[in-house]
Amino acid sequence: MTLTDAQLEQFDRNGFLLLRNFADPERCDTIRDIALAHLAHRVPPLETEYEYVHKSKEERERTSGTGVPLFEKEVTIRRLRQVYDRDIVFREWMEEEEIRPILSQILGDTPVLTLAHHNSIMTKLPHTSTQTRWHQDFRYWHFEDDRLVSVWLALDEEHDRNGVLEFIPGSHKMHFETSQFDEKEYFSETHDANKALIDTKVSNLLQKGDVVLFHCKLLHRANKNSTDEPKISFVYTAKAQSNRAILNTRSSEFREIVLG
Ligand SMILES: O=C(O)CCC(=O)C(=O)O
Repeated sequence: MTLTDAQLEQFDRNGFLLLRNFADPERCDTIRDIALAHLAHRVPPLETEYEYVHKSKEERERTSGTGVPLFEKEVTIRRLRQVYDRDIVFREWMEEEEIRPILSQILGDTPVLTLAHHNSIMTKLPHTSTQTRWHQDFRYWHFEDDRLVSVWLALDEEHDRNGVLEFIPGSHKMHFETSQFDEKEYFSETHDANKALIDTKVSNLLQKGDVVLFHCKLLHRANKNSTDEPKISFVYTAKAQSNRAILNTRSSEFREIVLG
């Protein structure tokens, strides 16, 4: 499967692209079931809500696993990390043949999985998970250039009440001043210059099997989950083969998988 010129142009202009019904519902159910089992048994490596919310920019860049002991029953898990090595079902989704030509088109090169960053099951647990504020993933990553795209798979319905992703179209191409971000590199919602831009945000209701591709510099955020059901999604990132991770940074700490 390949993208049409119109779809490619849409990704280039907006910084994201929605592919409806891309994954089989049965496959989504299998991924979800395994993810729920790993969550129930707290299979490491994990990131907790506490870490997700309280990490400084430096910690986000440098640390890779959970440093918080998971003794307390109430600990809210925010993501299952390093899913590529957790289960063949997860790995097969990340190595899916059908999406490779699409990633090649977007990246203009052979796609390569980077296991350092998005390589996760993202969970939004009812009520206890918080919102995610506006940010660009690239601000926490270290590569020679910005040819990186994330692949988000909805495993169930995603909407504004359970924390569907929201995007600011075109923000991946905009230049921002450092002062427009706070000390944790979140895009400030109180900065005057940001407010009008934030008003242009969009989001799409997602159904099981829908895939959203989004650029590593695209501003995005998500609500907390105000429903009674967990929202579980899969996200991984592919980079252009010629876009190298900067040595001695977290981005170069994990291996890469060429999707030839
Ligand atoms: O699910 C969320 O709250 C946000 C996820 C996100 O920002 C990301 O995957 O980069």
